[in-house]
Amino acid sequence: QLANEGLDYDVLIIGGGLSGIYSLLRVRELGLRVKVIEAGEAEGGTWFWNRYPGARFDSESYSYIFSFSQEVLDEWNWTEHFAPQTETLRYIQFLTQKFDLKKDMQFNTKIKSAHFQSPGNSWLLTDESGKQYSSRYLITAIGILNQTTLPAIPGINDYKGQAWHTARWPSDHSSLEGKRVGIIGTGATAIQTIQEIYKTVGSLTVFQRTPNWTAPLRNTKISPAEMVEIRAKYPEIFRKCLESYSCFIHVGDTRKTTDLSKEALFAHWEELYKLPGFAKVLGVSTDIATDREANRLYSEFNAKKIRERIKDPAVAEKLIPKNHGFGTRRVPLESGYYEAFNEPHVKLVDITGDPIERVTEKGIKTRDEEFEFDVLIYATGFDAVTGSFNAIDFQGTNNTKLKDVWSQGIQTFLGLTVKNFPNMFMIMGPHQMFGNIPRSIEYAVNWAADFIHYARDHNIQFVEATQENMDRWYRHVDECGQGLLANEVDSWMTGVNKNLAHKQRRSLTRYNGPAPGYRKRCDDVKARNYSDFVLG
Ligand code: NA7
Repeated sequence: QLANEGLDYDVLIIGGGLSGIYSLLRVRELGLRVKVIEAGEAEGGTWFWNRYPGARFDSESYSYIFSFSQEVLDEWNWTEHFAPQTETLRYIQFLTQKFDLKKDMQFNTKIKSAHFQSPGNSWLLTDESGKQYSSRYLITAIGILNQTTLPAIPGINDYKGQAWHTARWPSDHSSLEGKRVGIIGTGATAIQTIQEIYKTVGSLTVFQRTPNWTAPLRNTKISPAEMVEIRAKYPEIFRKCLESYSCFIHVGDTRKTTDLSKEALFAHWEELYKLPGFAKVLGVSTDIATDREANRLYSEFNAKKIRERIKDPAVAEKLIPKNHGFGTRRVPLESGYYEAFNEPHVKLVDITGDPIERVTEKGIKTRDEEFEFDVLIYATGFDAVTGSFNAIDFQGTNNTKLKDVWSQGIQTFLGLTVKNFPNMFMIMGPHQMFGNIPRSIEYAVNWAADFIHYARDHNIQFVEATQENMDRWYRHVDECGQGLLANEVDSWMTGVNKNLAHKQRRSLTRYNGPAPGYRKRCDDVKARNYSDFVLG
């Protein structure tokens, strides 16, 4: 036990997704009093909210599973190589049941503010109803993509038909049958949605501002016999993930792209294209991420594949990204996305040529055309990473607001802590390794739990990052990103959201270096007994 008399809990955790439930497990193992507070009506986080048709992994199911429990690995069976949202949510529910987590979880509770109390060295959280909760430590497990953004287009409230954001999909999935549907966006979410809903809707109109590179997922079922083989390989799978740059099982090719002739390259890439999953994104030569000519060649290969799959050459050209190279934005994987545009009832509207002027009562008006819809779907993404933090009034020592600290650029130490916000650990905070998320969550939660464990054993009540270490971390994150073509492109990963006034310019949002290097740095801090921190 901590010497936390007078406090409701030793540790409060905001968020009941994968980060929150694993944090709960680890903190509970320390014998501490802990509570998860979750806004949704049930556990699952990202996988609770994103129920749009077609939502699924594009990393291998068995590389996504938590590795901490042999029992879970023995008992849980995946039925598809790339599990749909329904199966992932079932997996999360399986975890909460197995470890009886719900007794320490409170749902339907939105935290409005989190204020550090000094003196007292504790956190005081207030929910929307005004109820308060206090603890020594605070773990933020609030995700990186949950604050939905709608397009900054006039007239959104004028629309009289049904409309929703993909991350707020209504429970009645059958409701699109035969309907005239419009969808704005062609990011990862839109691609998964479009390739699924076009099969049943009456008509589908896709409003595209920026085409995205995407490549085949090639999902298949997992038979019970195959699941036995996968289970035997778990140690190897986790080892591969830990050794790789971004925690996936695919390992980058270290050969220089331009050492091979174009014919040899294209023949090699044809073989990769046939493979499932991110093989054709992460298994290619790593210089595609940094070398302009390598990237140009691989983009040319992928453009050729798109042209092969689209019947109308004019539509194919619209679907081929011209202003960013392959892999410089998140490459979602698709299953029949391009073929959807070969159907007569699916229309692609390139809004760079014919901009949307407004949403009307009946649908959308572009400069040249007016569209009527029964349903309008906003696949327009999120106020990523910092949006989750800005939705809560985080106040640290000396009344410092986190929003203000980050207003001119994100500052953290290890992506896990921030000066002036003592006793607070961020799971999947900015400047932290993301990659294959559960692998990164497991590491970050273990690191935070180990720190709390150490503090308890050494009677430490106060842990705080220093400005010097935050500055050093910023420089390190910046250096990791040098030379990456992805950092020359607007995307949520470079901090841009054109619908938000404060996110018009690129900023350093995520950790760009290799995951093993990230973990080594965090391990070193632990090995120094956290002496990089102010401990009190
Ligand atoms: P993304 O990747 O941010 O995509 C949002 C899409 O919506 C993208 O195509 C945007 O075009 C488009 N968008 C946003 N606002 C507008 C307006 N005003 N007009 C037209 N088009 C617009 O979000 P997702 O949900 O698809 O994916 C997020 C992550 O979730 C993904 O990376 C996966 O890791 C899981 P733009 O590109 O800005 O021109």
